[in-house]
Amino acid sequence: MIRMQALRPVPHTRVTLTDAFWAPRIEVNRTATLPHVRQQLEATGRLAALDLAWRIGMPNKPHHFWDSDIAKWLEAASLSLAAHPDPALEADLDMIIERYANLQHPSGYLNSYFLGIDPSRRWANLRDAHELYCVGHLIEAAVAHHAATGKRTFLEVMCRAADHVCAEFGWGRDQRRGYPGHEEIELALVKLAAATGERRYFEQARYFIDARGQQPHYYEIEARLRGDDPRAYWAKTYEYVQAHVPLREQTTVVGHAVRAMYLYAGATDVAAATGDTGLLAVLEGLWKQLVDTRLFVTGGIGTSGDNEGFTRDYDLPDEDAYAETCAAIGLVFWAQRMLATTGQGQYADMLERALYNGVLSGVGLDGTRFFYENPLASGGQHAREAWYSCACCPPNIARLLAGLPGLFLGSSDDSVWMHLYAQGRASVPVAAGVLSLSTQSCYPWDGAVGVTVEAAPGAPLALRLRIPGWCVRWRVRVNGAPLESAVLENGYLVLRRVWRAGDRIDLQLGMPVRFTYPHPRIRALAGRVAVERGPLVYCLEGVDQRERDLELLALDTSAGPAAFKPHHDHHLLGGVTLLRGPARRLGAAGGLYRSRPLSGDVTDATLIPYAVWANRARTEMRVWGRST
Ligand code: FUB
Ligand code: ZN
Repeated sequence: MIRMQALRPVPHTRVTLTDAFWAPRIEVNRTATLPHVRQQLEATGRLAALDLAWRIGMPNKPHHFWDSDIAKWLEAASLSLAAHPDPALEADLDMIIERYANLQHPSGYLNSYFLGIDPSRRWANLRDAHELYCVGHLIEAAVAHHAATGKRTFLEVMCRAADHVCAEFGWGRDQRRGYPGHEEIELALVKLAAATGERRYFEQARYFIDARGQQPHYYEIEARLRGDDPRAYWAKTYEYVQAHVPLREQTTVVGHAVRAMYLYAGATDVAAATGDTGLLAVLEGLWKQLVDTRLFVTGGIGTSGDNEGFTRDYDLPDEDAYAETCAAIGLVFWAQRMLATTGQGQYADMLERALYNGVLSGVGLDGTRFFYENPLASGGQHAREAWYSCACCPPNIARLLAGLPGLFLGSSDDSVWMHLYAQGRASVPVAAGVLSLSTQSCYPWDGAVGVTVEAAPGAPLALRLRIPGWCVRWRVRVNGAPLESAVLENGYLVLRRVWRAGDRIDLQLGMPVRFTYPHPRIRALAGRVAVERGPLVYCLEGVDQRERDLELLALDTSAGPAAFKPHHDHHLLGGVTLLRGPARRLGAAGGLYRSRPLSGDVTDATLIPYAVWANRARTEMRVWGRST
């Protein structure tokens, strides 16, 4: 049964994290990642491309989706600016925005590659050319810039670009039935509609969702217009771009994983805003199929590098996993919207899993080294890099971290929702006024969360505290008194009363170590076990083990997960809780095939959170350990 529930995210400017886990990451993002990405945009010629100065023979030939890299940085910088004023950064943004304003064609068309390098092929290949994707990212950046500064410069540029898109593509007689090969603009147009109050942008998002995959197939029409044979499509199938059939007929998550996530996120926005329960049911079905058969335990998605995406059910290897950082970020965006639409904790559970594991692994602790692929095992061949020629991931994680506090809370008319936990403060607008809270917690290292009401509106209000799906035992006290009969609704503990300043809630989320076993159909993981605690997936890294060959290390699971003891090390990897437990060192001597099962000498193993692997020496890594 579907229930459309309008749950508004609380903006990141209303939430301040002061914890030891996220606050340092956000600060590193601001002080190291933002300047680093900015410098790469300059050094690689991306910013110079805005001035249309590239000529044959020069280095750094522009690329058709370079604007998206700049846009994600502009969005990240704007989100950061909103929380942390910085006049030099603001002036830098103004300068780049002015270059975009100068670049824009009088028609509103905006793409630095096609304006500078290939003007005759504008809008000629929506399937591959990413123009709508780039406009989408620039729209998101403009909305964030407007919210941060109140300036309309960028917003007006992007309204002109969006108006041009609205005029070109649609159901009208004079319009083309096109839609993006790389989805993104759908969710961006929904944001633009909210920022400007202009319904037509929302209708355009709805058009893009509905037109996708319809017959006659637009990508065949445009291929013929280009003089190409539509059957010669390099990706071979429109599943790659989720355009094999209309979205409402899709039941399986297919193709390029980032594109899929952005499409589903935009479609969720459209379904929620229109009360379209049919579309939401399709999205719920896709969600279920994803989490039941195509999700890595880290919240990463997309098995293969060939299509940067999905392959078959249960095809979830460890070392060969592609799991692009952007895909896990896309899952966070989709989960955020499914959560806001349905109010169901399962979506927050997945958001948390992706965020603390498959997303966060994408950036090193220093904020300047990144992973594009996030495998779940490595023989030591994987290392973080400062940049990529296809550089989608670094600025994407920068914008996610810059706006991260905006994922923590939600509000509906009579409720404040706590989705994620961290020490900090928030002021949450509700119908009756504003609820101000402070939170005391060492999450994710410890499951104790204290919430103090700093100011309350004086009307009855429900505080909804998420009980994570991984948490089996929990306790809650309100003003010191245990609550015996608390209501648990869709994964949220509902505490309803007239709150007063000084009220205190103590939530204790049991956070024991747990073993996780793979589905028997995941062939690559037969006989393996993963170790988790709270929201964190742990891994073995060679550098921490007495003997470093992880092939020969088996976790001894016979005494249960409680034998793996947490130990907080303040000095290691920025301060992490390690797990130490029993293991066996398997004998390598002997023949290739043996008459007795493997056995080994007693040893121990140390596990670190997966998110912080590859921050020391290049070394082996395993999420899925052998088990005895
Ligand atoms: O195609 C644009 C971006 O580059 C995608 O989102 C990533 O997967 C990478 O292909
Ligand atoms: Zn990426």
